[in-house]
Amino acid sequence: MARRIIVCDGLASARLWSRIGADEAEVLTWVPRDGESRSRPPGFHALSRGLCAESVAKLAPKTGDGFAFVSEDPTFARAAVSLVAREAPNSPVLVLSDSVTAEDLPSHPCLRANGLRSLIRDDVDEEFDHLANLRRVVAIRTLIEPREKVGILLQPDPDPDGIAGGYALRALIGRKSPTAPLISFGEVKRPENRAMVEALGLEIRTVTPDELDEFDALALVDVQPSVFGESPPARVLSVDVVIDHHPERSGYDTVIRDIRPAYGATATILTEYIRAAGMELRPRLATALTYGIKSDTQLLGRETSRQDMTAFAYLHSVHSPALLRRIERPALPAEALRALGRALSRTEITDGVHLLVLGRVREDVIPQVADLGLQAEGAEWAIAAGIVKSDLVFSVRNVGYVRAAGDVVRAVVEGLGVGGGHRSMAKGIIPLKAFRKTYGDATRTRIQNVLQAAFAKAINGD
Ligand SMILES: [Mn+2]
Repeated sequence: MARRIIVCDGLASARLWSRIGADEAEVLTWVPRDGESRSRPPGFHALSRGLCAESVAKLAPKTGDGFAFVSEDPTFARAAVSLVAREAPNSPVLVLSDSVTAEDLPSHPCLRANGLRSLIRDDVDEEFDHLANLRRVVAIRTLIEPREKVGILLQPDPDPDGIAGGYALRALIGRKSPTAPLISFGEVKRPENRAMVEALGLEIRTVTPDELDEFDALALVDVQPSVFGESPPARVLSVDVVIDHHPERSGYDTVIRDIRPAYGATATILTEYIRAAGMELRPRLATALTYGIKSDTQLLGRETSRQDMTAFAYLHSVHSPALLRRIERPALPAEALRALGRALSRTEITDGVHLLVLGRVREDVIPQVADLGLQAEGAEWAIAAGIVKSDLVFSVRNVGYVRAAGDVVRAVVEGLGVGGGHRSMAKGIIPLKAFRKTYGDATRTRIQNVLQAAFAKAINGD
């Protein structure tokens, strides 16, 4: 087994090392400083001649063995690196010192340097972060415990981050839906989000402001009261808990407020709560939180904080890939596949644009077809369009290094309908009435021609 040869400079560092607890594979040595030679740090043997070729020869480093030097004296650290480079040129070197950096040391092909104190500090700081989160959890639990019925209020048309956050808060306070329902002033509208609610087996109740009277406590997740219009219902201006990552707003009272605008998702805050509280994380909840973070940070893209990445990694080992797939890729009905088959039979990629017109179709099929369309060879843009009720709805995807999809869709729908989105995904809706008024009958061929021309124009930026 490869050995770690630890060389501590002086008694203090040797004692600190023995307190950390030495690994089985570690050979513990130390170099006494003046007046320290009578001390015997437990488990250590002294290099009585100090740092010299003889001491290294005695240690007989073999291939794979590495050295670690623990010292706050730059002269010692530099001498140690030079010595190993000369006497055991194949051994890697770790310098644990808060007083030198790798640049201050002689060059060595296999060297790392880090401060022992800063390593411990980082862990201590992290523990204090967990403790601050635990303090929030305890405060929330203490506040909510005596209340019979708690409303977990999400924004109208709740999004995955809010849904996951609300679900997590309910688990944290140890409640189920009868005494802590997820509520909202507006139903979940987006088909992707409905697919999430269904796959997770959740229920989100739409309530009127008057119905808030039945709750003994209100907890707002991923939202603050000022979002509920110009003059929000009085009941939501004085609440119990607000957990959010949107910019801090004023004009309301809450007993507990945890607002972290630097975070990419509220689901990240709740993940930190769960972790700090040492709560068992179930795959279903981990999957919901994973999807919440993914969706609010656009797949850990821009506006993702270090905390979002850490939370995502923490959730990743527990989440259910199968359940996540079901949320992200809802099942396609046979009818939609036939519509897709007809559209694919006429596939053409013109100037990098792949347009698939589906005809009348279930709304959640459209974004999935757009994803598929982008896989076509030569496609930089994929557009899937279909008729849903009395609207022409289309989803747009691109490869990311071209013009922002949101901008392109806004240009396409200008004066006709609504649309928007992000860098690489966007959605547009044009009422058929408006389409007909401008272009005539909404036949498949006409939709194809109109969209092809409109996108070509918008993508090229005029
Ligand atoms: Mn959010």
